[in-house]
Amino acid sequence: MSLRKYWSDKVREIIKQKGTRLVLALDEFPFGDFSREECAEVLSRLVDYLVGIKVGVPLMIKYGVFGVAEIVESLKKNSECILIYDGKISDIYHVNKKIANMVFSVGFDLVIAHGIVGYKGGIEGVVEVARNFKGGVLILAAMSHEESWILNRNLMEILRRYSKVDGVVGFILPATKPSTIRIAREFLGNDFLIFSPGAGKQGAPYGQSIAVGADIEIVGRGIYESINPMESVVSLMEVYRQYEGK
Ligand code: BMP
Repeated sequence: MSLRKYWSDKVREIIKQKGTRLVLALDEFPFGDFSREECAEVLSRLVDYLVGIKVGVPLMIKYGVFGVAEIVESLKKNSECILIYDGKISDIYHVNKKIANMVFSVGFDLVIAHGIVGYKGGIEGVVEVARNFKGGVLILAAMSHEESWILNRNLMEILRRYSKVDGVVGFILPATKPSTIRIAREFLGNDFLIFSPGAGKQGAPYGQSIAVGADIEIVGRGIYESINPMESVVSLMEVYRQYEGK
């Protein structure tokens, strides 16, 4: 079975089982007014309502790769949950290999790499390591912020190039620019995963990315800055319920 099929089946199975489309972007820990212990406890309850957790550079700088692994690995014990490292990996081949080796070896399932860097001599390093670990690579193909057109005008080229690579299991596309998701889904068909950040604090309505073809919505501040993260996560399930079976 290809890695693409393995990971898309797995993610879609968790979506079905848990009835949600949510990946938490954990860019802050501890968060809100909670202590570290309280946060860990909140997360251990939230995880039943999440498809996965995405951890990026802010936490890696704060805790290092082993510290982060400890925080997220303990969550996997409670509930099946995809762990994503969002380093937006974007270096040359041999450096990318080192980064990917470190994060896959502490238990991450998927890693995010910057599509604009190019495959040969660049992201190839991430993909080779992913294949060794039976992990997957998500390619950042367009971004959500104001001046992202500098990257986003390369969308088709990025989709064309990386959709031919085994080990690439999906793409990151912005909820704030839903046309990029529509275009990508039409081009890619159903075999690839689409993860979409930008709902909530960045202005896109919750659920919109799913309506236009994404599998997963990535939400950070809308959850971890909320007074009651559990309530926020449960209320988002209501939003996603209307897309069941889609
Ligand atoms: P928030 O919901 O707090 O806006 O967080 C969005 C998350 O998605 C952040 O972790 C950010 O790094 C990520 N993200 C994004 O916002 N836009 C992109 O184009 C790509 C991202 O990975």
